[in-house]
Amino acid sequence: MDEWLTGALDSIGQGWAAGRLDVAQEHFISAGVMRRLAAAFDAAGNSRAGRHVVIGLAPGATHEIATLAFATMLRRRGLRVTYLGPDLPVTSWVRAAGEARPEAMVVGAPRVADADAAQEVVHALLEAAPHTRVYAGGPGATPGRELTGTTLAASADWLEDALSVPAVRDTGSGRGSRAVGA
Ligand code: B12
Repeated sequence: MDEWLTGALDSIGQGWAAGRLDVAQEHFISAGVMRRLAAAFDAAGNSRAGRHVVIGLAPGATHEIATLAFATMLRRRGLRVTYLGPDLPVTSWVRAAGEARPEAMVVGAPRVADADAAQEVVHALLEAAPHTRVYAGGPGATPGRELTGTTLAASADWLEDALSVPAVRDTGSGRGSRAVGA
């Protein structure tokens, strides 16, 4: 993902935007990537003993390749990962937090346009689930909650390390739950 696929998909997006690639060609390629990624996610296995991370995308966000790749990287690091997929309503995030009581939740915000929706999810989770650490990833990530790392792999390393340290109780004020800059 980090070494060539992200760059290749960026070129495909530029080709689509410039009219060199038809929508059918762009969809054909992204559908193929999604199939391979989903297979890798399933093949990575799911640790029963590992720290539980629930991950999905903000309401309205459908560019899920980076978030699913990140979820796969977390599984490969031995974490227990539940992937909720794209376009998840705020109420469903809150319900998932209450029922699964995971160690952490990661809200994918792949575009700047997803920032408001991601922030709404983050704030709702901080309010409703103080037992859970809340992070956001992507260009629309909520300030103070961003996953660090210049690559997906570096962000996965960072989260793995963060979860190996006991949680500081979150007050809902934006401080306490460890996140980059927080
Ligand atoms: C594949 C793709 C699609 C697929 C998505 C399939 C899927 N299941 O995900 C489909 C065909 C559905 C699609 C739809 C659309 N797309 Co599109 N799409 C792309 C494309 C070609 C690749 C995106 C991708 O997956 N890249 C690979 C990943 C790994 O990279 P990334 O998303 O950039 O993420 C990196 C970081 O942002 C970060 N990151 C992002 N998310 C997260 C999450 C976490 C947790 C973490 C840690 C990090 C992280 O890590 C990654 C690695 O550095 C891009 C081109 C591009 N420049 O990326 C356009 C692009 C994103 N799409 C675009 C557009 C306009 C659209 C549509 C509006 C088109 C339309 N008119 O219908 C719709 C929007 C649908 C919607 N409601 O959101 C524009 C967005 C412009 C903008 N600035 O907002 C782009 C940039 C194309 C372009 N050049 O204009 N798209």
